[in-house]
Amino acid sequence: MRGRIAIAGGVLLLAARIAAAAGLVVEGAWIRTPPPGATMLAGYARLRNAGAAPIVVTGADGADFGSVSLHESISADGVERMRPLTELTIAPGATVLFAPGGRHFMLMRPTRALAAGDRARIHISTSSGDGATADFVVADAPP
Ligand SMILES: [Cu+2]
Repeated sequence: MRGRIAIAGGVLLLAARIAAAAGLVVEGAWIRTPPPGATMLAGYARLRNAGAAPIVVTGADGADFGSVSLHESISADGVERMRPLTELTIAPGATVLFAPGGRHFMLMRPTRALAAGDRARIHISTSSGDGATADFVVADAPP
């Protein structure tokens, strides 16, 4: 009997390790409510590495947009600029924040009108090929 319990415990532990191997967890995903006719939207989220190995985010895409890219806003000499984030590495256990004024998902050419309360599904790609998919809710402020 004792042996059987030990085996069951081992299987549970293995299952937990497999779940953690998926790694990338997307939390609090939202898109700022755009003005009517906007062709450029911004999305935000927290990207958490729940796995044991570093995660390299390589890009993103979604059917609701002509293109999705990762950007970073920088302020230089009082001028706001943004530049592409080509590769983003998230250490095990770390969370990377995408928030107004900093990193953001640049959502170009929406294929449908998006209003407050709508959701847009975005897939985030990683070098391991697993990636993560999240529904970004359209809102005036973070959820
Ligand atoms: Cu941008």
